Formats: sequence, C-alpha cells, structure tokens
Amino acid sequence: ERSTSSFSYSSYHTLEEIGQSFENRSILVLKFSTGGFQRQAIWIDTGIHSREWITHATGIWTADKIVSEYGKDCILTNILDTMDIFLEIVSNPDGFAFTHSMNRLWRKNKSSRPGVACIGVDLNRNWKSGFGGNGSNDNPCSETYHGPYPHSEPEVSAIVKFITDHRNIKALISIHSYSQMLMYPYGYSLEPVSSKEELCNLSKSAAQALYKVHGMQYTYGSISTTLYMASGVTVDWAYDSGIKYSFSFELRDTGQYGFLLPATQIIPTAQETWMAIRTIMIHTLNH
Ligand code: ING
Ligand code: ZN
Repeated sequence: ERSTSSFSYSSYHTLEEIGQSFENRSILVLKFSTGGFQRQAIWIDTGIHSREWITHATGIWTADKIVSEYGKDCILTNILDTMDIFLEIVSNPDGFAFTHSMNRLWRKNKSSRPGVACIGVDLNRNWKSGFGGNGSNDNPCSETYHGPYPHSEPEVSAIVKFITDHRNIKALISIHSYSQMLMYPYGYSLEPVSSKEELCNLSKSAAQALYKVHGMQYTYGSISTTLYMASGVTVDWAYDSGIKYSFSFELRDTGQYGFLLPATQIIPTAQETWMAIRTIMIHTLNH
C-alpha cells in the first residue's frame, strides 16, 4: 500500500504492506525535516519488541500526523522549523515478520549463534548502560536475554551508530506496550537521575495532555520505581549518552487485551500518545 490517503491506519499491517524492504532486513528510519544541516533532533522508535503491534501502528499514524499537521498546528510547525524528527517504526524487522508468520507473541530479535540452542536477544536489554544487571538475563532461552556483549545486536548497534554520529539528538522516545506508563531513567538503578525533577514534571504534563484526549490514565516515574528494574535498556543508554529528555512509553492497555489490543483502539491510542509526544517535543524545543 503506497498511498497515504488509502492506507488503512485503523488496522494492523505486515512489513510488506508498510513498504519496508525485507531484503537484507533493512532497518529504515524516517526523517522529517524542513532543511538545515544536522539540526537538533528528536528520535522516536517503535517496535523494538515485535509483539507490541500497537506501537508500530502508532508510529505509522504519527508519521502521517507530522506530515499533515505541519503548517496547521503552530506548535508542530515551530518544532519542525527548528528541529528534525527521526522515526524508526519497525525497529525489530525480523521479529516483526515472525509475529506475522509463526508466533504472534515473539518479543526478541531472531539472532542465533553457533552452539546456542535458543534464538533471539531482548533488544531492550542489549544496551551498554547497566548491561547485564538486575532485570536482565544471561540465559539465551530467557525472554530478557541481554545478548553476549553490549550492542552485540545489529538492530541496537545501528541505532547507537546513528545517534552517536548525529551528535545533536536532544530527546529520545522509545515506545513499548502495554501498561499505560510514561517512564524516564533509570531502569538499571534505583538511584534518581540528576534531572529527576524536570523529567518527573514533564512526564506529569505529558500524561495530563494524553488524559485529556480519551481519559486514559497513565502512571509515570522512573522505570525502576514505576515498573521494575531492567538493565541495558534504550533510554538508560540515551540518558547516560547525554540525551537528557529520554522517555519510554508503555501504551494501552493495562492487561485486558495486552499485546493483542484490538485494532479499533489503534487510532485513539495514537491520538492520545501524539499529545504526550508533542508535549515532550515542545519542552525540548524550549530548553
Ligand atoms: N516492557 C518493557 C521491558 O522491556 C521497559 C519495560 C520499557 C523497561 C522501557 C525499560 C524501559 O521489559 C515491555 N512490555 O516491553
Ligand atoms: Zn516492549
């Protein structure tokens, strides 16, 4: 489906339908920019865990929203006149294809190593910050297997290289599901981050903006104190790499449908998430 006007945003799609190249399992990043060179930028990733389909669907709706609201929504227009937005929708393409063909609830990537019986590394445990710590597992058969060494997985190292080479990413938003939460670092430690107060206040504002759309309640706070300890996660690496505005969402719902969120909830979820993302982007622009 190549036309944005006939694309059905309210249903779940396969990789081929979305238009990603499956050859060499390409990892594609969308760039939204009005010009300039290496402008300050916001990074958003969805689909690090392949079974979290609501995140890919939200990502693609968001891409359309960014394009169609530029020049209409003055806040988004201001953001895009100063900053670029990068959006990686299918961050785990091999896993995503597998959730369509074989196992709807596959979470990890599909990497295999000689002499290792189980397949897949948890791409949200493979990052250098806190690698191997609490809430990650060194057993390759575990759902939270951290991999053999930090950034061992191509899906992770590609993002690390992209963000490091860019050198001007000011905010990173990593989108998961489910639990209805908005979280900031750390996952690997119970110690508060140095910017805790600012990140907490910003989370509160973003959760309020989200609530106003359809009345969905999101809890917020640090990963380790709000959800559980998790080491080697994307946002901890981002924060420790100097990206102060590092956030992770857990989208709908709170467990009724879990990963199998009905397609009727795609657009409402994307709409409310957009208001929270927009709140984080405005704050980043003004600081
Ligand atoms: N939960 C996340 C997980 O990787 C998470 C929770 C999100 C931890 C962001 C750290 C950072 O365990 C899901 N559902 O993937
Ligand atoms: Zn996840």
